[in-house]
Amino acid sequence: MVYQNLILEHAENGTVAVLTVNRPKALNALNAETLDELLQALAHIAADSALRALLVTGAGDKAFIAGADIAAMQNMNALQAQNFSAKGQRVMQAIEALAIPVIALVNGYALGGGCELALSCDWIIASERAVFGQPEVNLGIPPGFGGTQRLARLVGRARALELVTTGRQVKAEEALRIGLVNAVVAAAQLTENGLETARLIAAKAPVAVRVAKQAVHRGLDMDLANGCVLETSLFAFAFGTDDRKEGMTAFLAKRAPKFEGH
Ligand code: DAK
Repeated sequence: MVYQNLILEHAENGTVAVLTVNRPKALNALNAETLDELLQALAHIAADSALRALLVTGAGDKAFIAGADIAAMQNMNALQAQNFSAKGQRVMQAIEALAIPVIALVNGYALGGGCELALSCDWIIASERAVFGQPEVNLGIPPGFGGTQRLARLVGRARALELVTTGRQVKAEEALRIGLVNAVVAAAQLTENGLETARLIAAKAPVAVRVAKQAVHRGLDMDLANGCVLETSLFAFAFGTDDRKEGMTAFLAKRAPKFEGH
């Protein structure tokens, strides 16, 4: 598949995909074509049973994604705006719905829709040059790709409210302090750090990884008691896999496990 605005590569013997938004001249801003391509690429990724982790990043050394494409939005009529919004929401949901862990590697500006896309990933690793923000209020709109919801769930109500009402930019160190990102690394180390994390995940039992992700995501929408019931069922499901037997047998035999994904 050839994309105009994306690069989809595979690493680690096809177990890790690296999806790069590639419009560096517009700081990787999301126009309708890029959103369409993201939907296609994400469908392709979802159907690839060999994949164990996805890394999402932006091309160039300046931006992850500087937001929705303001030039493209400027002259949209209401119907086009609605289509654009629906596409953007579908992209964020498609990322969140992937069974495998998804890590955003934020290498520069992650603003507006770019910050929202990073928030749809399971966690974020930032380079020391990363800058986050929801500056939509400067343009006369609130965040529209789930930013008010996912940011508040990640950093808490008061911090999210401050950021979405002031449009203030947050640099990497502050992002780490408020829990917006899991780690900050040197810019030159970002890809390798992401790949190293993906390698760690790819070496684990695939079904256990998938159900652990599902339990965290679904459980956060439930009260604790129901979340624990869900965890029990997913635990039982994973307990029935050959990989569970292999993991425990390998531990007792003092050798490395060889997981097959079933
Ligand atoms: N869209 C289009 N082009 C952009 C862009 C963007 N978001 N951000 C940057 N660019 C373009 C610039 O226009 C410039 O193009 P040329 O002039 O070279 O042709 C090029 O990228 C380089 O940018 P700058 O020259 O501005 O670079 P600087 O280093 O001076 O500044 C910056 C970098 C990131 C601080 C600045 O570019 C900036 O403030 N960019 C805008 C950031 C922003 O406001 N992002 C939020 C966009 S609004 C919706 C749902 C969701 C959304 C919309 C609707 N519905 C529910 C309907 C989402 C909205 C957003 O994300």
